[in-house]
Amino acid sequence: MMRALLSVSDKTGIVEFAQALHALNVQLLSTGGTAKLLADAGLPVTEVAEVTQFPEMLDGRVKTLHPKVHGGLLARRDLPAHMAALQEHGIDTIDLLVVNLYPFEATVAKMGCTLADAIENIDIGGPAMVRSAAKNWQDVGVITDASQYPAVIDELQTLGKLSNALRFSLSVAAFNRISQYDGAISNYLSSVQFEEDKLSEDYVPQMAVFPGQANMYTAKMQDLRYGENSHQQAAWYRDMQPQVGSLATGVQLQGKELSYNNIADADAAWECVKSFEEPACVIVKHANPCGVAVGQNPLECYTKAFQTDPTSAFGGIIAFNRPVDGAAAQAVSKQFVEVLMAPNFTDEALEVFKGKVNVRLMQIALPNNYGNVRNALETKRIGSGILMQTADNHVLTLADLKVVTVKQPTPSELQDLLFAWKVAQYVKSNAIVFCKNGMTMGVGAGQMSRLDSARIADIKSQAADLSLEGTVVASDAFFPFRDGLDVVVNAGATCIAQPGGSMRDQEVIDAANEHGVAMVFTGVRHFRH
Ligand code: 93A
Repeated sequence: MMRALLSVSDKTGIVEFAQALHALNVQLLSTGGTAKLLADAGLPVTEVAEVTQFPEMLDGRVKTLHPKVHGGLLARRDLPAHMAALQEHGIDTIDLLVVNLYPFEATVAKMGCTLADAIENIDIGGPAMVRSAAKNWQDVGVITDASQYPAVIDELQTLGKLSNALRFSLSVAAFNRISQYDGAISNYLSSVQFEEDKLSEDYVPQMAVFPGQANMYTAKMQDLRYGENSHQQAAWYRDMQPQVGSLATGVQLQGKELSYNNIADADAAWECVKSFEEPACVIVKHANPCGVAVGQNPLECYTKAFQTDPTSAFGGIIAFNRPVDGAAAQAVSKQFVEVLMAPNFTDEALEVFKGKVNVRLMQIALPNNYGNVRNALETKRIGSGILMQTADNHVLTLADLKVVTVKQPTPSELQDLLFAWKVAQYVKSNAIVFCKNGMTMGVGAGQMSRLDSARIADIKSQAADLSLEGTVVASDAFFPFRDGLDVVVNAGATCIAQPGGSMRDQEVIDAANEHGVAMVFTGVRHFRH
């Protein structure tokens, strides 16, 4: 006869489940509250206290922590010595365990949860039994969630027992649940701002998440010397399973320890550069690309990218999507560079930087699938909460473009438009990006008005001695008025890409026609904050 131990806090569906077990001739053991419920439903049930010959004690803190329970769960049925030990000590096997834990997560999620209430909701005996049963999965089925009841009843009815596959998957689910549960406890306790002088039964602690302790992400990469500024604490965490090609998978080959800002900027540069299939170079300052170019080889890419804005490139973060060779390394080494990233470095390149011990070299494998593969989920911490979204990994193709002007873009303008659009995707809004021949010619970033971003892009190109004549422009969102368009066309642009969708689209299209330039609508927007 099979024996099942049922001990659940969330009693949803437990009576029906127990009735089904009873109908299958399964003997029912249970703890106080659960046992009462089953007995009230008319089911024959044996209290665990009767089995252990120990009353539940310490307000229920000790109910099932007993060899009669754990022996029955842990004994290997295939080992005669185990079975003999059970017999010697009068222990019966337990074949099915049904446990869901004290509602710790729900308790601490309540506003004004006291420390005492949180602590009392840390289940000890439940997880212990779950671990025993899950470890002994070959002989014991373990249910940790009501959603698993139907599959178990189904197999018991059809097979008369549980299959290996089901017992194994229940064991995996059980350990996942325990890990989640312990993670929640660790998160909560790590965040408590402990104040000894306030301790009492109704003490409600202040909660804070310290970067060095937060268990929000699964693995800490390293504590950082400080955050964005020296008075801020910081640490770097990564996902349990970082994606191939993500910054977290990189290896630092040389140089000083990465700082918080280095990492943030390196990520911006890397995400941008790996979105290009052709050889590319991206130079980032303060999270914005200040020079991006594609070309035949790393040297050409870098030379073009640097020309966009040599002033800003000083102290920049530079990323390549091709191995850095000696020639590119020589060129880069002439400027002050904080971090240099690439999928690889040739021996000549490494030689160039050997003397420059401060330059941080990062080697990161590219993802297998080139193109726009960005981290699946983006999070942003806001006041006592987190915003989450999927990454902006939209890829624009020529087929998406809708020409809205009399003037048609030339083939080379179309090529540059796609390039400019990709760059704009990685520039903080409002973004205005002038490009020509696979090179950024002026980048206006992060302004509160699109008009100012347009003006700044123009000013910066002049400062770099570049001519904007015959350039294309990407605008990450629509022009709300014609003034922004007037600025970029007067600066020299002959072809503009923008999402469209403004109330005043017609005003802007009319302006483009008036200027005799080409304009395309992309239908997608790329805000980036
Ligand atoms: O207080 S405990 O940590 N100590 C125990 O020995 C124990 N045994 C079962 N919590 C324990 N449980 C938990 O009690 C179970 O995980 C379940 O959540 C709950 C069921 O109690 P009742 O049947 O009395 O409602």
